[in-house]
Amino acid sequence: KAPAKSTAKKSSAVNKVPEIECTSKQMQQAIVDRLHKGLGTDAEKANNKAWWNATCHAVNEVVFDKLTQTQQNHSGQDTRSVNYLSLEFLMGRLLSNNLHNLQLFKVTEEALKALGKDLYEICDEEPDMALGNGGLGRLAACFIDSLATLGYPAIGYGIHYEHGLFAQSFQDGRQIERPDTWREYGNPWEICRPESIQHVPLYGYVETVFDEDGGSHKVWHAGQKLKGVPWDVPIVGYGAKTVNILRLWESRADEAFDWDVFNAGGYVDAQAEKSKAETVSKVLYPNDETPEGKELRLVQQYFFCACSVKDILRRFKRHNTDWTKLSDKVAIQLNDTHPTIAIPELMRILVDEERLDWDFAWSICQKVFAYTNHTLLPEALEKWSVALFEKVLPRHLEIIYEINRQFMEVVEAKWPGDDSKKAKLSIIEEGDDRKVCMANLCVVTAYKVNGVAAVHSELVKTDLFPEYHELFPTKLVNVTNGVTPRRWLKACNPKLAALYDDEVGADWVVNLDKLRGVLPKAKDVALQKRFMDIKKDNKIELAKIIKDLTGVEVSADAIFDIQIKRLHEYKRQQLNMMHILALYKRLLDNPDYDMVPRVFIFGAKAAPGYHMAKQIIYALNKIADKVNNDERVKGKLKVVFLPNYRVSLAEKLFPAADISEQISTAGLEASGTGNMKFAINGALTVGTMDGANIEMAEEIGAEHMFIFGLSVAEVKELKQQGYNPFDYYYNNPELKSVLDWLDTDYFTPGHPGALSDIKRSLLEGGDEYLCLADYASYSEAHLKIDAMYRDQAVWAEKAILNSGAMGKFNSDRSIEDYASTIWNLTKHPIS
Ligand code: 73E
Repeated sequence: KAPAKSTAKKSSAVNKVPEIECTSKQMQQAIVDRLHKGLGTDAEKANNKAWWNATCHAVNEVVFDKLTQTQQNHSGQDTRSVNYLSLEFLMGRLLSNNLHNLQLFKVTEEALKALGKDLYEICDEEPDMALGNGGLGRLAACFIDSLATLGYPAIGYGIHYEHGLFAQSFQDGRQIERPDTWREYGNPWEICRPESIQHVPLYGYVETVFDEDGGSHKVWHAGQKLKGVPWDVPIVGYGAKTVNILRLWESRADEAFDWDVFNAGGYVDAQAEKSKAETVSKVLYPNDETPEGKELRLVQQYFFCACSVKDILRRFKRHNTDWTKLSDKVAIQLNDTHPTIAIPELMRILVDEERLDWDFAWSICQKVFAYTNHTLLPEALEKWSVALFEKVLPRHLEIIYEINRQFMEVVEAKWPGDDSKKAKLSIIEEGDDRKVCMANLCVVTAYKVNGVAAVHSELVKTDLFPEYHELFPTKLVNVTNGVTPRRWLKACNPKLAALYDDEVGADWVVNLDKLRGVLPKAKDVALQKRFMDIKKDNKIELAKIIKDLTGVEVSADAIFDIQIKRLHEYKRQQLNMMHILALYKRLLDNPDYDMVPRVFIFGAKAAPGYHMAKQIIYALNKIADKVNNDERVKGKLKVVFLPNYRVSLAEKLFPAADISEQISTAGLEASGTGNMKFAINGALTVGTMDGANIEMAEEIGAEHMFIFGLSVAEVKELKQQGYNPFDYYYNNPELKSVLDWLDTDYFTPGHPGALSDIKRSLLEGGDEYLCLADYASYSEAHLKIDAMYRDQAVWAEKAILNSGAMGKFNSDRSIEDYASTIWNLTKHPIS
């Protein structure tokens, strides 16, 4: 049943939202008009891509109007705003979401139907805007949705990558990367703003200029200049009371630069210089949690921070001349350490260009910046070589040295004579190759530092930054992640959304706690039936997609057991793999082995240079080949690895999952957000006590999840005692036989040993992520899953209890937490 307008009207929250007046006829007219006047085609000739384009442009007529109203409102009132700086915004597709947020989805669906078109098919034409790697980038996308929905003045700043995250395909089971081409034929959602271009210096040297009054100041003579061209993507809040912007910077060569002097070589060399400038925003670095210390990456970071800081100051100066007011008007949130260079950049502008006194400038910076930490993995903490810094950003290095010098005095005052404390806390890491530690610079400067789930934020205090915590006892805080229910329930699972409209009222969309209304009814047979029928429908849809993408036939009666996330050893796809091999072995050893048919589904990209991650993909593909073509398993076991996992594919997977795999080594997944999307859509979690799984267990009740494995404390203890994976290998015959299987050529005929390095890393390699230690407990959890699924009433009850308890994990709640504890922001929706 479609969400009836009358239901929506019942709720006060939705009631306040003025509905945009638009009939199906008007929408038809607008779309056909765009086909004619915008694209020079007509309804007969147009292909689906053209229909998509025309529909987007028709929607933009409403969006741009609301955008102007919002900008005038914010600018007119000179509101305090948050500036969310992120190297990644994993937006996915925008049409379906914009339509839902404008409450024009139904009308557009009808309009297109009258024109002989299916809106869902049209939405599928849109290329994903994949300007991010994974959770961190998708979080930024959910956050800007929530900021707009809640009516907060906010702007997202990022890079307008020409190529987002690579497209993945498989060749003989191995990952192949191809460039992503999301903008090949233009992007209807973005507006170029040449009037707001910025100029960015790089390289060169620093001169000390002596002033007449006896003082001095620094002048940075750049060796190169880039031009930053802003592209604005409107971000429509639910109900369209606010349309904020995401401003993405594209790099170009700067004509203002003195090309005659710089390029004595002439026209051709000048063109080559131009291409060099344009490489800066060419491509997203594909490394999740493993930053690469490449010069181009540092240039990217500085380029977008410099453009953004200048843009922020330009807006500030429109209404203000008093620098003490900057921290009243501006909060800058650093999404991980990637935009840290914004800190010395703001210092540089205030001290060198605005000629403010150092202490005054520093006091401003300390009130403007806040920093979010997303990971404890040591390899993910960014450190830049001092030599590289000196070459690319000589003035910034000087500024960092001065910040550090003054900070070392603070450390000396707290711990007199303690050089080890100084070494630990210094922004500069000493050694043969001296490094700038970006996280330290962030913690020293920021007025708040937050982790992304309760357990993670505690570990930030106790393990990552204990001395900083002692020094600044109120600085480190927690804001648990969340996901937007607009995309991750309303748009991606329309049937379950309609059920919730009926059961709890349509305003769950802006108040996810309302889902609790179904908890008392979890045993209700009629509700269970409707819930499970929807799940079945979604599984049938997914089965078609699986067939399309891989050729593998799967039954919607099987348990759909899904692990989708970046491929990383700490996320332990290899543990899932070991258990699949064990099931396969049980089925081969005993053809009557009694198990509920199970489909294991994977989606994951590996960083192109991450060998072990690529090996795990290869192994899973090879295992899938064998298992899926082995008649002896009688269809009880299937394995599929879907190629090119991305946001738009995720939207088809979460609604169809029975089991959500959240199996990281405890203490290593800072939060996770896929865990939340699965549970909202009624999947049961098999997971460790890690990241946000812990808070999910608090909300849902651990007894309604399949919790297994070592806790954070137990992991620490085992590592302290000295962990030996061979103890587990020799004591568990099934585990041993599974690992030994990898040494044969069973899965890679003619190539024995092709999978041996996975086994090696789990044994001789020391099994850093404790897969063997957690294996038995994981395998047991899966037996419980099998047993429970046989009782569909119990399963349905649990699924409802999971979904209904997910109110907390809504990104609106995260944003309200940021707004009150960190940003001190006030709402300014269009009245
Ligand atoms: O646990 C996730 C978390 O849910 C964490 O691994 C991820 O951020 C998510 C959102 O908070 C994350 N990504 C990165 N670090 N943590 C990262 C690091 C370097 C480059 C790209 C991404």
